[in-house]
Amino acid sequence: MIMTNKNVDYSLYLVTDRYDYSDKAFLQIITQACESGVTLLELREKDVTSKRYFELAKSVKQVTDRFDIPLIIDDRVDICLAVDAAGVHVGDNDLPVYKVRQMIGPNKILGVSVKDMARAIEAKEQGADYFGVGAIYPTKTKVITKHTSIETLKNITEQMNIPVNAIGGIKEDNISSLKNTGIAGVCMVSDIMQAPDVQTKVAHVLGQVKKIL
Ligand code: 3NM
Repeated sequence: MIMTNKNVDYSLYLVTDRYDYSDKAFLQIITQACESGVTLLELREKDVTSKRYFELAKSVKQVTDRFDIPLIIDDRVDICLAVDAAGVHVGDNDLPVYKVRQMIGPNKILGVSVKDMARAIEAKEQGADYFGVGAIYPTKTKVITKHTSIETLKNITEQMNIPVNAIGGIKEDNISSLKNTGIAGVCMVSDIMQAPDVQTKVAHVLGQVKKIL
């Protein structure tokens, strides 16, 4: 388990997708995931109004607070601040990292999507706390990304003194391929959010994660 100066346990980082779930079913999945051992949760919403994002973030935060799990908000600094989430995660098409750091202050967690070393260096200089590096494997989750090799992942963990999480197509049955990459954790969407039995899935995933960290 790698802890940063902000005391974050990245080992099992769940990124949400609501698919066609009702809000009730969505919150139930999140609750089950939190009680089964997810260590960090990112609410990731696209194409919703600010009002809806805010309401969802408030509901999700009630759950994560109950389990003392930090809540990260994807992309939206305003929503992060509005619900006093633990942090925000940004990608290439979001606000610049230095600007987000200015807006959220020194204490909130700032995650950045990284696909190569140049971006890693830039993001760290501008105030990132951790990287999400990927997509390591093909993904069916709606996202603009490109493949990032395990070799690049390893180079980034070796050269940058910052927690690095692998993302993109990470599933229970391929986590073992990330052994010896130096990652702080794995970020997963579909394998958990679409699991028929979320509690069992998280338990199995955690078992795999513990073998490689
Ligand atoms: N970001 P799944 S890949 C949200 O490469 C996200 O930065 C990525 O979903 C990146 O676990 C991705 O279902 C989706 O493959 C990951």
